Amino acid sequence: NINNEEKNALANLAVSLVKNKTIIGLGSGSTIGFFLEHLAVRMKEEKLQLKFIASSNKIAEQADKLNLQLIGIEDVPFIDQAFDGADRVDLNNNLIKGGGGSLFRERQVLLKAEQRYILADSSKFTKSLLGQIIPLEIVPFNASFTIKRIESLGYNIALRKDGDNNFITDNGNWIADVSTQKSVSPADIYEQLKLMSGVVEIGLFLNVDYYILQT
Ligand code: DER
Repeated sequence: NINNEEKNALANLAVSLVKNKTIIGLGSGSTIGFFLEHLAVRMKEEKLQLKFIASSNKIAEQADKLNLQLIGIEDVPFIDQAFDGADRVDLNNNLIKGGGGSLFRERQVLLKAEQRYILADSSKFTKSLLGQIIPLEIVPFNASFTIKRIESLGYNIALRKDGDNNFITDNGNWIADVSTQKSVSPADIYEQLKLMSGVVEIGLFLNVDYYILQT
């Protein structure tokens, strides 16, 4: 479908930017899945030497299947290039991420990278992040009370399900999706929710210098 065509085109553009003999950080999501498939082809053709750091077990498994060399994020002082996706991108290049539930490790990979590329198909772009749903990663211990405290700030919040169970992140935490008011800015939402005990990560990536790759 058109969306996959865009994602493939983005993936091919990103693959052309990969430098040889470097360490590549991988976000999670289907766009990065396409990126990995196309990069594996280029690696074979050009005998590229690359090492990979994965932001989720899911993308690690895909890299494994492609016989790519995975290393641990602690094995290196920095990552050369990180490639990731997003759920929303606004006019100031602020992002909402977390649709796939890998937002904590995705941010860690992006933080450690010298160059950060966000692959965003046209369906992701929006004028403003106001009023959007924002994923949180919360610790299961006392989570119902964490949720109550967030609701008392005026937010609607729902635990993300995986079938009948709660979705569990690679870090063993839960994801809660928060509906936000148009009247509250992403910066204020970030401030309010990121500081709450029990909240590990928020899917708002603000004022981070990325290269936004778009078709
Ligand atoms: O979870 C995330 O932030 C991912 O980057 C993701 O939501 C983007 O997913 P997609 O590449 O499958 O659209």
